[in-house]
Amino acid sequence: MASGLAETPASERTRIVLFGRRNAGKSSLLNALCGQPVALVSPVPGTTADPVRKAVEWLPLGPCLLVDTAGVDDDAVERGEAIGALRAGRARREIREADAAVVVTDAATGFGPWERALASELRDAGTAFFLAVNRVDEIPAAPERLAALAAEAAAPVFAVSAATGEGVSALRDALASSRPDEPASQRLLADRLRPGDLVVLVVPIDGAAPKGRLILPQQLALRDVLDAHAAALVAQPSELSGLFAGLPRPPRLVVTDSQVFAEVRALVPRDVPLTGFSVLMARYKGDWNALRAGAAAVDALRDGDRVLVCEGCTHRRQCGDIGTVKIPRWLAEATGRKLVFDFASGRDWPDREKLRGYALVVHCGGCMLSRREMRARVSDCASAGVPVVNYGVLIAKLRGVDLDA
Ligand SMILES: Nc1nc2c(ncn2[C@@H]2O[C@H](COP(=O)(O)OP(=O)(O)OP(=O)(O)O)[C@@H](O)[C@H]2O)c(=O)[nH]1
Ligand code: SF4
Ligand SMILES: [Mg+2]
Repeated sequence: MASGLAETPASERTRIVLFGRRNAGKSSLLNALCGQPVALVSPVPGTTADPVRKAVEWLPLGPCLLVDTAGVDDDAVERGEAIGALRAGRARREIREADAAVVVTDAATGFGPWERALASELRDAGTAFFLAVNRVDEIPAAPERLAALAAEAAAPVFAVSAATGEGVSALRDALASSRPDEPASQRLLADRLRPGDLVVLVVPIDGAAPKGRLILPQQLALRDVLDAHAAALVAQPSELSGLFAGLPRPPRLVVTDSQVFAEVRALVPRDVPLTGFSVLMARYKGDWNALRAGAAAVDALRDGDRVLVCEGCTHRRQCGDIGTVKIPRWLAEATGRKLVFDFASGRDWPDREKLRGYALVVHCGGCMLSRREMRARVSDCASAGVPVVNYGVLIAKLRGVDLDA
């Protein structure tokens, strides 16, 4: 989904994902929930292959992302075909990112083995779900049947018809009033500021900067400064020299692009805390301690060790060549080791078995990833016993800069 300056980015939206067997009516229900024909519907099982996403604003929940997925019971999986495994695997990957879920079934199918497996995966991921018993225009669901299904699923049940719209607004209201388990108190920056504070944001405009706009962590930081009723001064590194002496009061904080940590540290008065956009991002996504601990692993790297450099999106221009060129060069220079680098981007994230082959994972700030996905990635690394660090924390370590998280 494209996210312009006027829209809440997908990574900041509450993600509500529809799961179920093929032909359960997931796509029809997504269309009914958002009142638009967004997803393709057909009587042919397996119509939806890749997840379909639709941004909506539902009050009181706020900005949401509805996600329709492929059927988890892909018959191509049963026939041993790789494409089926891929389709169902993609649907299951959405579980990692779901803040809330709807398991779609009908009164005849009920809460069968596929639905039980989904519910168990959702519970393991800590994701609350609703059971939507669809097709009630065709297959009536008596109150006793619904009560039995609610007990089996241990989840709220809604009888709906995606075809006629019956029960759909009740389901929408329940979803919009739900409070998915999100650390809403965690802010990028606002929780560290008081009204009247001054913050200096250092934003280099170089060849890697996108044309005509700021990148997401910079936009989010500015918005947080405004939310906190503080004031921001935005400058390139070349404008910093002499700037601090002329300020009416010392800034509460300086936030810089990680790539210029060392030169900015030299210009910022020692008693003014300095941090990086990607450090704030790590803290915001709730994995600061793990990422900081991961930086120490750099000292233990040996010749021949494999390092995975991973970017959360494929918008290479946003982070330039930092992951593919600069990080490998800086790591090789700092450690003096002959390291082997692999690269991954977007949703291309290895499973735990593959992760075990790495001595270190270096992840970008993950601004385009949801908090859930970023936390799941850090947790995958912990389960695989692989240290993980992010760009900003790694660069600070390599430059010997003390960070104020
Ligand atoms: N009568 C009736 N038909 C429905 C209802 N919901 C969906 N259908 C029909 O069921 C068929 C499958 O619907 P889809 O929405 O494509 O189902 P899906 O779960 O997305 O299926 P896949 O993408 O193949 O996994 C279509 O022919 C729909 O028109 C409903 O509430 N009532
Ligand atoms: S590569 Fe990472 S930090 Fe850079 S824009 Fe993409 S998600 Fe954000
Ligand atoms: Mg579908």
